[in-house]
Order: sequence, then C-alpha cells, then structure tokens
Amino acid sequence: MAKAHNKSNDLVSLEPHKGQLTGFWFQDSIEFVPGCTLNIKIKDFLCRTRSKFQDIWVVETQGLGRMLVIDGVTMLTEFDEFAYHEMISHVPLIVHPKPSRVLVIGGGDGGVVREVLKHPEVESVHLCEIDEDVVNVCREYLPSQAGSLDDPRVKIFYEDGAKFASDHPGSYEVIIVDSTDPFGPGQVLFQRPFFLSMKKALTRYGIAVTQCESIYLHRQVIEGVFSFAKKLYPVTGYYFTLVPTYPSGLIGFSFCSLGRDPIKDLDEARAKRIKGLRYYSPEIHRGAFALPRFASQFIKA
Ligand code: SPD
Repeated sequence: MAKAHNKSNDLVSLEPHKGQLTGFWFQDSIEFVPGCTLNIKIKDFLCRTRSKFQDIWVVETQGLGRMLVIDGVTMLTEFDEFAYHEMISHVPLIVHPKPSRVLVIGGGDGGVVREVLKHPEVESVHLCEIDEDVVNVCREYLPSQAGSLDDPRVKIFYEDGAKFASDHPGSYEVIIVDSTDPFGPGQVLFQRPFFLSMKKALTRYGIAVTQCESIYLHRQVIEGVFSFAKKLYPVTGYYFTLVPTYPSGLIGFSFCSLGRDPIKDLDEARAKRIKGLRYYSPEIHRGAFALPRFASQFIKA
C-alpha cells in the first residue's frame, strides 16, 4: 500500500479508511485534511459488488445523479464527471495533429471513451481496463458513460494496462490514463517503468496524459511522477480541472509529449468544432496550465 504524506503539514494519506457509510451518507475514504472529508447523501444502492480486484458500487445520490465508487473512493458522479472526462480527453486530442489511434487505460466506466469519440479524426479507440466487472456494472447502471463502449470504433481489452502498453510499441497517437488513485491495481500507473512503456507505445508526435491527483493533497505523488516524466519526455506539463465531488474540489493531469507543446500547438479551429461540450474550450485549455504559485514551486514540469 502506498502512503503519500505531505512532509510539511501531513495533509493526506492515500490509504482509504473503512466505514465510510454512515446511514445513508457516503463519505469519500480520502480524508484530505485530518477531520475533513466530503459527505454525499445517498437515496439508493443500485449495485454493490466485489470483483477480483476491488469493491464496486453504483449509488443513486440525492442531488448528484448516479455515483460510481471503487474501494470507497468516488470515481465519478453524473453531476460533474464532464469536467474530468472532457479535460483528460480533449487537451491531448486537440494538441495532436492527427489523433487516429487512441489508447485509454483504466476508464472502464466509458466516460473518457465517450469524449474521445467526439473527434472525427479518431479511427479506433482501444480501452484497456483491468477489471471486466467495472465495465459490466457501468453498462448496466451508468449508461450515460458506458453507452459509448458500443461504438464500432471501440475495442475493449481486459488486461493489465502497464503490460498492455509495453506490448504495443509505436501503436498510438494519444494515450489517456484514467486511473484510480496510486494504491491497489492503479499503483503501477504512477511509476517510471509505465511512463517508459507509454513513451515507446506512442507514435511520432505522440502525447500521453495521465490522472495526476490534486495540487492541494498529493504533492509527493505529483513530484514523484514529474521526477521521471520530465527526464523521459521532451515536453511535459501539469494542468487541472474543477471537480467538486473529488477531495479538494479539483484534480490534475500530467501531460507528456514527444514534441507537441500543449499551448502553442492547440488547434483552436478544431477545438471550436467539437460538439456537446460543457467544460472544455480553447480558453479553459490554456488557463488550465496556469498553476497557483504554491503549486508551481513544486511542479517543475
Ligand atoms: N480520487 C479519485 C480519482 C479518480 C480518477 N478516475 C476516475 C474515473 C472516472 N472515469
């Protein structure tokens, strides 16, 4: 189990605690400051199952639509998932000149795939999800996300994402890593060997974007990722999006590119043509890379 404590003020432990259900209130198991967490009122349990890898729940909340919870941690709510899925997907896809083959690692709920398919340049999407039960549960209970998985351009692989990337050199224009947090099956996706495999799996102007936690809570995780990412990739950056139902209300991404610059190479005309957006715009894209002073001190991308 990985622990990520902020040395200066001991902000956060990434190990989920147990007992986060109090009556019909769900409490995210990431306690972001001791004694500080987010509670969400639940109307109904739609699904509670234990897969080979993890606990998977889908609940109907009182005010946020349906919510997917894995091992006690909020993965998405229908209320604000668009802010996460649009930003993890459209930023790399709009910077790459021709993203025809896309690999999504994790993301078995289908939210990222739904966004990727909004790009007419995309010819195929490979989704590599380690846990088949996540896909099955989401197909049944979260059609707003998993409906995308029936698109003929999508092929699903139930495999370990790190191994999949190392088995497919030179295969993808864009790789998007929609992982859980760095414990359990998601832990390897925050480590150097995986970032090296991703680099090899990319084609010439390839871009990889990975879920990279919160600037308020996970300084050590972010510093760890950038300590090797910036040595492996010629261009790196960190950007974030606002997701009120994640601990601290935001979450960020690592941007790792073999050459394309996330700001200079933004194709504004193409960005304006994407249909059905609620968060992403060229202005938000640029602004998302502007970091608060405290974060730019430790993120030397
Ligand atoms: N702290 C939770 C981070 C979860 C990121 N992945 C969410 C999956 C949504 N598709």
